[in-house]
Amino acid sequence: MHLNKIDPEVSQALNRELAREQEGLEMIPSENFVSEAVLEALGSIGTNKYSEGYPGARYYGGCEWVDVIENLARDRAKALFGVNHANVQPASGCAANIATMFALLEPGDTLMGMNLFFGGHMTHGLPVNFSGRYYKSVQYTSAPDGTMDFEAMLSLALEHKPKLVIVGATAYPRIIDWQKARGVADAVGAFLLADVSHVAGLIVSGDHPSPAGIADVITTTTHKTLRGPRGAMILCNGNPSTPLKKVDVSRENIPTLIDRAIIPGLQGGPHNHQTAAIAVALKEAAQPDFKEYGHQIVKNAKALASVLVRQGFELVTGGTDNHLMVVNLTNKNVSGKQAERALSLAGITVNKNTVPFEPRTPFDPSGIRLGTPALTTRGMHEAEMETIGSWIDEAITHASDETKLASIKMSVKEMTDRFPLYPNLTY
Ligand code: DSN
Repeated sequence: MHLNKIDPEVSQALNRELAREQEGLEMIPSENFVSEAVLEALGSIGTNKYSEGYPGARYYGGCEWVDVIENLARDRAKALFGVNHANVQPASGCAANIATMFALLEPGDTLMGMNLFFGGHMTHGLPVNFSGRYYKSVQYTSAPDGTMDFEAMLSLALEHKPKLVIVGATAYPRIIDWQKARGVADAVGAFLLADVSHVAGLIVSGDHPSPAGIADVITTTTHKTLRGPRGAMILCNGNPSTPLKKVDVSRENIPTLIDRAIIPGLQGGPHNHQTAAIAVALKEAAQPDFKEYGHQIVKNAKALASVLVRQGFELVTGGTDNHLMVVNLTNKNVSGKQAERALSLAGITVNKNTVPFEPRTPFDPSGIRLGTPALTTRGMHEAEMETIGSWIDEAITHASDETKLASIKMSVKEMTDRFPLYPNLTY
């Protein structure tokens, strides 16, 4: 134990964060709890090493062991997702998406993606994001019921002829039909990028269809349903990568184009401690019990959704097929921001979120987004979802009653004590 002696302030903040994670109900659907093995790899001496380049083609000496680590991560990613090339170096999902654009587009080319406020992502062409400033961005929205509207996407694509179509979401509770997405891209000869960051773990468990073999490029973060460290991967098929050579932009050359976009295009030295932790998480995700984990995430989400619907909550699209739900609180006379605060005081962490055709602002929207990946990691099942659903109802109904919220928080702590998290950890 060194940290608390060297830096008691950081140590104390980490211990408080640990207690927050242990004692509360973590329901932000993009968050999860990694295993102690992943934590160990992430906190390893991999952080000490520079290794620009790729295994066998580095710009620095002394890379023999980080080559082993990166090859393990790449091979496990390829096997798990059924592709022949994996780049495991993107520092985050944003970097993975930006690298894909840098690989396939020229500045000023047209791309098409789902508007953030309908459940897409900043890097899918939001005007204030790099993707919307350096490319001509066409943004599609959902249908009035909140579901993906492939016919409208097709019309927009035919009108604007994007070179890249991005399909994937951060706040979409339904299954994505990759064949329909492919149809839209093919109608205009575009590349298709499937951003599966939210559902990657459900793809591994078979609870969401995979875009492998359908999309040209798949990007994913590694820390959401996949339950790895913060990080990302770019997955694709094509000719073996020749990262030291310049190649033409074509489907066959995508592996090389992606590798060259990451380095020398956008990033420097890979985060080898992060790569090691990704390798460990991918090994864990390949175990049979990970399939059970994915199935239970969805069962829990469906159970929670039905409790909320029973209590009069309005769910975008009416329910969920995956790990998350978006709740429109308009009929509850509470804003997303007020609900986020009330739930937080009750020990339940969610995030405020826009709903399709949002009448309010993104800083104080009409909804909240919540999900079950982290609760499922703790071992919770449908019975707990029933109780949690009723606490959510109580907290939102009594959003300004701090005594009531404090009493829910005590019940939350009693529940979380029964599902220990990192029992031996301290900083
Ligand atoms: N921040 C992520 C999420 O919460 O879904 C998206 O980048």
